[in-house]
Amino acid sequence: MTIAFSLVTTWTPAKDGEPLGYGIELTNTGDAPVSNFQLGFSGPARIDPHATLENGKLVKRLSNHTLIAPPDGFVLEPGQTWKSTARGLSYGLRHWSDGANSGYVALGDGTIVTLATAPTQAKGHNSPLLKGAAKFPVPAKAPVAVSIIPWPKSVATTGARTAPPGLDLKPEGSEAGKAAAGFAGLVADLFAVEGLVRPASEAGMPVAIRHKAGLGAEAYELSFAENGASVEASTRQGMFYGLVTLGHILRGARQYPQTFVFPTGGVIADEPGFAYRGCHLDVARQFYSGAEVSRLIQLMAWNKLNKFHWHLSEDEAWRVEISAYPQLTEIGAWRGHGKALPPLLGSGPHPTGGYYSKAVIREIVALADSLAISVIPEIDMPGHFYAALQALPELRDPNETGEYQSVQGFPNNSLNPAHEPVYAFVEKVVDEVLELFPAGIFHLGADEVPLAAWSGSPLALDMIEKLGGSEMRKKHERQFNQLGNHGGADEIEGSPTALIQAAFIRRVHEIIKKKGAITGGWEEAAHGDAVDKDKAFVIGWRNVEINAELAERGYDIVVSPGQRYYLDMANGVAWAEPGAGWAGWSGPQETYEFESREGMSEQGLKHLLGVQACIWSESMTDRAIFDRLVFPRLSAVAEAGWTLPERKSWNRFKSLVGTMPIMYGNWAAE
Ligand code: TNX
Repeated sequence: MTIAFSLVTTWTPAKDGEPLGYGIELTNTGDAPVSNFQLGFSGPARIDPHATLENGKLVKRLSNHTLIAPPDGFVLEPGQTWKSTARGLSYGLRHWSDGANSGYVALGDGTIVTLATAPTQAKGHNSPLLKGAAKFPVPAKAPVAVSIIPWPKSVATTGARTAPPGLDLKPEGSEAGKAAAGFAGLVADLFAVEGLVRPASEAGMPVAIRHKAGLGAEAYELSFAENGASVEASTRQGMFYGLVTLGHILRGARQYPQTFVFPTGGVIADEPGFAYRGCHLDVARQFYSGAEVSRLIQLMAWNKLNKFHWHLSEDEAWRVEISAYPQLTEIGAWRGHGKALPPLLGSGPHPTGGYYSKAVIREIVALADSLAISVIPEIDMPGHFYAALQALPELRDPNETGEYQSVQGFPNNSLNPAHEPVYAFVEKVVDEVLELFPAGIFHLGADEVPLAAWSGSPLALDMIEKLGGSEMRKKHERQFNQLGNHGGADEIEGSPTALIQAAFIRRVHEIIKKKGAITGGWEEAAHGDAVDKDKAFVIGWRNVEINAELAERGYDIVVSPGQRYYLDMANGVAWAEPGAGWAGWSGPQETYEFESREGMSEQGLKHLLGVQACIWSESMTDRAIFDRLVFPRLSAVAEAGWTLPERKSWNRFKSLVGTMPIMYGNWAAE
């Protein structure tokens, strides 16, 4: 007897009085009739709490995890399909990767059968689904003679020679030695068989690396001669960047000798426009192994990005080993059917997930340092805390009742500012995290706390009354059992929720300050002016305008508008493009051409630290989707962070970007 199934989901938008339909079609592909079963599935799309189900019943839903059952007594015969339709989703589907992408059947006897799950089919869309990075072929004639991304401040090279097969690095002094070692390790990993670094005996061209006083913190000068080059800088970082530029030129000239030259004279004098050039990775929605994180960091280095923002905790998982609270990773790092965290975002019924041990984190931080990258850990608080609260329920107010929901559909997911034990917990976590990350920055999150958070917590209501008076308390009591977050994230500024969130952030900020570290936060960390402006920075993300506003108010800011720099947003509007869509879509050109300085006053510009690409992982259910979403847009953000606006050129960028490596090697079909 074979028991097997396949699952197809379909999407029909609302039209002419007909409500939207999310169709779920389970086919019995085995050879025996099946009854008394439940179907579980997950993917970014969420069945709304108020949704109705036709020809089936909702057994359980938590965020995008859904468990449904056929009507009582139903028997699914071999070859037959059970069709059920959900009317009501938290948001309409826009792209093929939005729907369920994993499913399973739980039989009455407890057996779990995993299913083949086809991508969601949208009515009227038949074009092939896109995956893999879009190719940008290098043209026969490029607008510039040398291949470098991001484009330098000044390029005054002369001459052309046959590209040398490799570089024989000759560092002078210990800083130069470290820069050379970092570069050699980088190219050995990124371009294993190219032999970019090789000794003179293998025809390596000599490259002197030396100190030169008086250059900026990340500046370098790269000079060419007939048979040699030299890199000079005041810092190890500068020397490293000079070598990266030389590596780009060499690879371009070697692989595309018709298009690019290898110079024999002249100088490239370079330094970045912004001190903060970041890339963020959400490792909670999907887990990435230490090896994958290391490769992303290496790709960042090849793009001269210098801040890795590591988003380590979320509703969906907790990913960092904390010795004082082993439950966080024992329980919070794994999802599966029947576990404290259900299958989410396509993670399937069998336990999957993972976390970074302290040893792995130390290795990654050391690798990043050798590549001139500092690592900023984020523990997202007080919202987005569901996984940790599942692991440590004692962090909840024991007398809390009722339910509220986050924008991603997690119930009661926020750390309670009025529950005193929370602070001892946070202090311990901050301690252990800062011990692992020598950059001395702790990003505390602060995004997307639901408006109705803690409205059923007597402790929180008392705290609101104490801080804001009895009217505020009453206002918050009225939020009791309001699920909230309908049609987009709740706006909480000015609410009782924001009042006690600010008190929480202030206190955590004090803990971080006491340890001598800087606080990072999403833009909401600025609500209620909860952080000292000289000991904190915030990342603007909801829209473009917020950045100028925050800078104007005196906050050091990093610009990462969802509309342009969120690399989970699809590359185009088509259903065939994978990715998210709450902030619209952004092709490589739109992302490249976005200018973060625009609309900022002189005062505001002083607070503009730089830019950041954010890799949120809800849609990254497949590594070929990752490649399509992240490349080449990561390089577009990198160039916007390094190259001054007047020297940006989409035409040049698109001619050169085809030389850049990608993460997993999945390219789009021609
Ligand atoms: C908003 S950005 C979030 C994340 C999601 C992202 C998806 C931010 C601070 N919060 O939790 O992953 O949108 O685009």
